Amino acid sequence: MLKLGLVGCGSIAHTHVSNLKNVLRDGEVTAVYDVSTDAEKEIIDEFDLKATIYDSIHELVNSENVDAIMVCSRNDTHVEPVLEAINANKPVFVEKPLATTAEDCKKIIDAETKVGKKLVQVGFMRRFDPYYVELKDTIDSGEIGAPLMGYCRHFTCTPATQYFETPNMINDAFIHEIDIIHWLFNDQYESVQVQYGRPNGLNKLSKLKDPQVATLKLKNGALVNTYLTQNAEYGYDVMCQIMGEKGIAQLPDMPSLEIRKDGHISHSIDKDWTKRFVKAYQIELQTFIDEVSQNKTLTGPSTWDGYVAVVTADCAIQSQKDAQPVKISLDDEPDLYK
Ligand code: ISE
Repeated sequence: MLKLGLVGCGSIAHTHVSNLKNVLRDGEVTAVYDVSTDAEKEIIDEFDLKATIYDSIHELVNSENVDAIMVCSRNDTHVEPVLEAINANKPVFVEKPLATTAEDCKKIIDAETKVGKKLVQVGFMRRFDPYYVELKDTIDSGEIGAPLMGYCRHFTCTPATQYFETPNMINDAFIHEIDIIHWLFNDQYESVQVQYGRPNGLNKLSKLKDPQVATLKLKNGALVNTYLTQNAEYGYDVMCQIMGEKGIAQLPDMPSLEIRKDGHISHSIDKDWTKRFVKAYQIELQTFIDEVSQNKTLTGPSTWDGYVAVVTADCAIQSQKDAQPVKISLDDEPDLYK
């Protein structure tokens, strides 16, 4: 049984711990840390965890009671526990984003390359979603020919928080497409551009410009547009369509019962974003647990992928200011991640 130390006991931690308790095998939470004592107690009580509460991240990470770390704390607090884990030579699963600045990502790259072993998996769970995996396998098999263009939709009905502002459309939502598109296209980004559609009169958030269109250009010339809104009244809607030289491959609509009534054929669509990727969350954590337990090299999204996402998101946020394309420059990729 892999002993997991949990840093951060908020809502995404509840999702992961519920999976650990009810669905996954070979992993259990034995240690918790949160800045709020109430949050620590709440998660222990809710899931009846046999876990010790630690007073600091350092103590939790270095405890003999902990084999690997899960970081589910606020986005801007990831870097400390991830660096602590690397320094202790312990594997760490960290929720997305890896960090909030490129500088912090580079600190993590430096620490990990010094150890010379991949110790970090970033929580870009879409890479484990069975439909995205099928899309990737289809593109890689050559069935639709070389991928040329793409169209994605990332629509939510309610923003993650009431404080959602224009840049959050990128660093909270679009960051998933940033991660998934270079993975699907097997290429690197050249530039990113963000433009706005006609403002939605029903948008209640004064600091959010909505809707937005983000265009990713890859080095080989491929172009991918993503339509983004936090005001999709009708439901949570994630779509990805790739056009290749020979055909199109796209994610299916999520299955739901067909109703025929009053002259209509209809299917329902979930409004809650936490439901669409349930399987993906489970598979990503099970993969981490299995690879760590069996002493295998981690294969999930790496520190490098986390860095690419943060740099690209920063460039997209820069483009939000004047709607011009922004060129994306990355450091050289260390051999560890190739
Ligand atoms: C949320 O934080 C997520 O990670 C979801 O996957 C995403 O679809 C949603 O837009 C974000 O707010």
